[in-house]
Amino acid sequence: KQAAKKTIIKNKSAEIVPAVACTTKQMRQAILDRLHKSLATEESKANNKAWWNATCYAVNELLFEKLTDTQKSHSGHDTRAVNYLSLEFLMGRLLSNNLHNLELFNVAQDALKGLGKDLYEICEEEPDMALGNGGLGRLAACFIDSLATLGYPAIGYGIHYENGLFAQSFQDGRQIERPDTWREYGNPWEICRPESIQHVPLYGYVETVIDENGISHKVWHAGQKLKGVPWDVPIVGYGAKTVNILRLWESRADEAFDWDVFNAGGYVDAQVEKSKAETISKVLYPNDSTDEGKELRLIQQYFFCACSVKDILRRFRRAGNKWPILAEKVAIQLNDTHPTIAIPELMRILVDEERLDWNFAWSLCEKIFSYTNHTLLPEALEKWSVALFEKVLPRHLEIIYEINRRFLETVEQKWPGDNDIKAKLSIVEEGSQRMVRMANLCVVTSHKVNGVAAVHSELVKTDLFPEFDQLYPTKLINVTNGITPRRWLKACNPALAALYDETVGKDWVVNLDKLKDALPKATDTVFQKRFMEIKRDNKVELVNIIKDLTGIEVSADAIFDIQIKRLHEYKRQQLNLIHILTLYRRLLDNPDYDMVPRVFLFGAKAAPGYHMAKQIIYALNKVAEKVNSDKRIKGKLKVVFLPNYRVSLAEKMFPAADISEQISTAGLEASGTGNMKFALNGALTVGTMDGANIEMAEEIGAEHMFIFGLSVAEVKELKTAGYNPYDYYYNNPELKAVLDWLDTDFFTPGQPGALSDIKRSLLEYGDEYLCLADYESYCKAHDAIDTTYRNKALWAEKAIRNSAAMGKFNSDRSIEDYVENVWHLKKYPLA
Ligand code: 475
Repeated sequence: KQAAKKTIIKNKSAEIVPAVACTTKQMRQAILDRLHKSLATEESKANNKAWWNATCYAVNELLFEKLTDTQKSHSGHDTRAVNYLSLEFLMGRLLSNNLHNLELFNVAQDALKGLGKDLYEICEEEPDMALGNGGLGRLAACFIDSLATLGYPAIGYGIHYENGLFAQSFQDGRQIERPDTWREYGNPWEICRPESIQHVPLYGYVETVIDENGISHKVWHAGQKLKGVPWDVPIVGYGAKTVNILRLWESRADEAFDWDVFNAGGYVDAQVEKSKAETISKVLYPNDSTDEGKELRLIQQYFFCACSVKDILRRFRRAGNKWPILAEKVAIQLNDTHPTIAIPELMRILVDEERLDWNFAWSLCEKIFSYTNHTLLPEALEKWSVALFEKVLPRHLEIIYEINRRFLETVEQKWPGDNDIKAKLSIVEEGSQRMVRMANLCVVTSHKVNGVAAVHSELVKTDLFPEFDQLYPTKLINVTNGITPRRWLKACNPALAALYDETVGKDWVVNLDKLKDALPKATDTVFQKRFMEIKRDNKVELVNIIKDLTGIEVSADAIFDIQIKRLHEYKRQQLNLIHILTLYRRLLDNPDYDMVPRVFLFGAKAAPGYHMAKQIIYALNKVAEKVNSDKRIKGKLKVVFLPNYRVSLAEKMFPAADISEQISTAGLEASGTGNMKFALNGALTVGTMDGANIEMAEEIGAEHMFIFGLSVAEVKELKTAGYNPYDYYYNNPELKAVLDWLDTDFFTPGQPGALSDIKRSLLEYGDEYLCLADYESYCKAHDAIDTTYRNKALWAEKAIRNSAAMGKFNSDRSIEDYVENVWHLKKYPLA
């Protein structure tokens, strides 16, 4: 496969002191040993999958030793650790990354070469570990990489989904979803730990019991029990001074609990119970922006939180510690509100089972928990009906009521007699359906609540939780997101990484600010040439991938303009679409229309139940078909929607991009992290003043980006004044023409109106995301892109400036911010 081939970087292993001692010869032998002794095959019979497995096992041999050493050191020092609770960890592939972090990539490459194999091709065999939807899950993956790299004791806790995010394909332009069977035939990176199984109760009823001293307490009698089986994935820090773990819980039936059913002759019934229990960790919910509200989702949340909290307490007790120092040893970070149920679960264990005083238990919880908010979209804010809670987690509901009762007393003290404020802040929402508001429970409990970029954190204070900010003036803070430079530069763009090694030294991998040292070279013609040659090589690689995946031929001389992220109306892929239609129309009107050839690339999954998102995919595919086969436009315009966008595909797209599309309606993209990956790899951003784009502009200089559209303040003004999309439609003939085009059957022959939904959403339904308001300014930004690209030296300078200015967006910096302001951890790297 040509597409898999990368420029082979000269083996510089002579100058590197690898993190783990292993020569090429030893690596080669280890791979062969695993092929023979673990996989029971031989060189002549082994396919690439077998070679991949053998290589992973060989890497594990080196890794496991470091893992054991890290665990010994952490328990020996009885370290304080952060427990990162997340329903999603979007890990992607691990082989290439683990080799880079062990500093053995070149060694493995040479070893395999000696065996007649290409490491890049072998890496392609690995299925992505797609246990996440998008930004939130990928952030968790970058964070655990950084925690290990920095030497902090940390555990990621999540769910061992049997099926990760669905695999996407297109049928006549429409998205088809298929299950993702990433571990159908086993996975070499995970270690099952039956010795650490946990048991989780569900349903049932609560009894008040009076003990021998006449004191009453609550006992929860479960109606069902689940068994949580932990699978550990080692997380290697760069340089291998720490190997932490990601612990993922798989649900099984609790045989001990179902014993009675068996004994009663219920052999078949017991089997049915078993498969019910196994459904809990069967599948990742594919929504990245709406609250699901399903019973199974609540049970997933409780299941993994209960397992994780018990696991945390088991480790605490094993060290011989006593409750008063719990908060000195344990920090728990809630990745959005999805793991909020860990709060009442910890209270339940401390109060009901350990019989601690409520106030004391509460003071521990306040110190232990902190919460990250990732979105302001109202439809994403989790609420659970009181009725559902009562059925599934009856004791937790009582505990939440008690937390709320005490909290409302504090509110009464601050705002005496103000019932409106009480209704607004209450953890329980009154109404025809009473609901538990998970975000309110998080804010009330946590000692710190953070947003993920400066503007977002400000909006969390002013728009989402203004009263909470008055009540707890130091609680709401900002921690700007970041990305790991190991995966998103060193591993995915080896040629650019090597250029930086040579230019600023190898230290940039852990100290991304070092890239700034390359800034003086931004105007150096020799450096510009090398930088842009690398970009071109990466584009050629992507050209081959596009051909392989879609059959479409594109030219590496065109501007590669890329939008890759989940499909959502607030991210405005439809704005990109109407701009593409604008260019197409200009070309049809005037075949000599002077533009630099442009390839518009998309990658995005739509939530299976999100109609409009799926329509936008359909429209983009239909427009692509028409544009790509239209000889009249002489190949000046191409549109490609790559199927099944995922981490491993992203790793090939970021390095090949000229333009990064970051075009959300201002105020709605909390941060974005793809924006950082593009810039780091030398793409220029066309973007709104939203999320982390704003901080990127501060670092890069807004003049080196293509900023357009309404600001957060202007969006608010326009909405208050009353926004009318027809004003723009009637005042801009080009806009009117492209929208009207969607009503014809030009793109869907014989099916007029097949794309009309999109037009309707932008006009009749009110254009909630202000696409039409930003259209003109967006088109102008694209005209500026065209003009700038013609000046090769200027473009190269800007590309270099973008890349070299990304130091702030290293996820190591984000983690240090959390450590300083939230977690207060110490480093314990191995010697
Ligand atoms: C933001 N996912 C990005 C990124 O902070 C930001 C919601 C509900 C259920 C399941 N998943 C979700 C998100 O809310 C999400 O991914 N948010 C994203 O978090 C990391 O960079 O702007 O949209």
